[in-house]
Amino acid sequence: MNVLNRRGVLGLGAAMGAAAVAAPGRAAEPDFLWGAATAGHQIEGNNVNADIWLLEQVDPTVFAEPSGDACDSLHRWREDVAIVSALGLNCYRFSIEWSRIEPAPGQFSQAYIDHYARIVAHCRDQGLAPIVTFNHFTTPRWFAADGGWENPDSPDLFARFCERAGRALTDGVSHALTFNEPNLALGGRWSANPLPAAFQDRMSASIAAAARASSSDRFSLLMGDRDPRPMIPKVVAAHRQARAALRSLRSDLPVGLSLAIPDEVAVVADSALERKRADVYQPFFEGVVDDEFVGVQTYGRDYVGAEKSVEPPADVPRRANGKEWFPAAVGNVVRYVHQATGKPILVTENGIDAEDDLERVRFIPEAVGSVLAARDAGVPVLGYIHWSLLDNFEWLSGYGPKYGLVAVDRQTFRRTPKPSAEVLGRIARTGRAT
Ligand code: IFM
Repeated sequence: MNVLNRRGVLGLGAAMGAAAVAAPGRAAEPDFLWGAATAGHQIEGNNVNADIWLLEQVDPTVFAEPSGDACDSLHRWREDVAIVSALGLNCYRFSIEWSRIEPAPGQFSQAYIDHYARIVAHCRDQGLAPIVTFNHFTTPRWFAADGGWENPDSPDLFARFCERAGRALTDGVSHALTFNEPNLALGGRWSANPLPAAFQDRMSASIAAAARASSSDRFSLLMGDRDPRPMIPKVVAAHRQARAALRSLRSDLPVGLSLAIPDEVAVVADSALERKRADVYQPFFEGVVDDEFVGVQTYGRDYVGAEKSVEPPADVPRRANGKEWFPAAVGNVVRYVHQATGKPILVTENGIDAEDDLERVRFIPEAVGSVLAARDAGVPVLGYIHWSLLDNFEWLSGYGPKYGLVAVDRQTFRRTPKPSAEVLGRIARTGRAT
């Protein structure tokens, strides 16, 4: 889901159950990663130094509601880890919040670095491989106020943050993701449903209000109101520099990034599909040439016409909310990205926003089945991580959409696993989708 403008390496392809191999002094990694994912801003609560927090607060805002306490995971992270472990999964993907770790330029919070290091260590204690995302959309307010990814210094600033945080984390981390879906804003430009002009105006007014509140004349974010294309080379450079910084700390750390990629279908002979791919993925495919893996995040299909994406055919199977029902999309994307990059693939997100969990109960086995079929056909697939562990703050849409395997009471923050969580846990324990 777009934030603003709409929305193994270890044991590569190994058979399930084969012995895990550990580097000396390091935890053994699972042969196939089965996990659930979260992101700091969406679950922690009160992420007050982040650019998105500010955009939720200003008037006008394009957010349905502010993130507030979110799922209070800043304090309840042990419960979250315990649930992942109790379900029988073997990895937990979460993100660290740059704006907590570096609340002012060059000032690092050892307390927050230690906080995230404790989560990594606790995952290991619970038998989980920690997969850490260093940037899941949010940046510090000061970074956005300084021009965000338009600032020529942005790659250095991001790499410096990764290096400082990485010092305490990299030893225990299983896989590191520098960025989450940095291609999303590019993808939005091809959408079948461009944002209405009134919405875009409101977004620009909101960003102008955030700039005033920050005494900045260049407040900027990747998924804001500007053309993202000039920012992409800096984001790709930031990825490369961050990877180098993390590798300088631990040379054998698997580093990648995750991309938002639907299963794309050309609907006319002269489809713009390849032009779209060149625009939305190619800059990142070039940026990951020296990565250990690519993270794939798939939420359905995209039909590409002669100029841009178009609506699905009228006769496709539909979900209760009218969206297409096609859980196997993720398997097709796994095959495409491996074919395009030659890299091992980790499914870092896949899921549905479903009020009725029975939809998710049906979705998971089909989606996982498509991934395992790709693996059995020879694609080196490192694992399947479901989005999301918790019902959480879904950016512009607030707390409306329900992507979670686990429901969260908005008053008490009590966590209640749904039947779909059991389904994923059973699949993880058996290694079979059926
Ligand atoms: O909630 C988001 C997540 O932050 C990034 N990928 C898509 C999810 C669902 O929209």
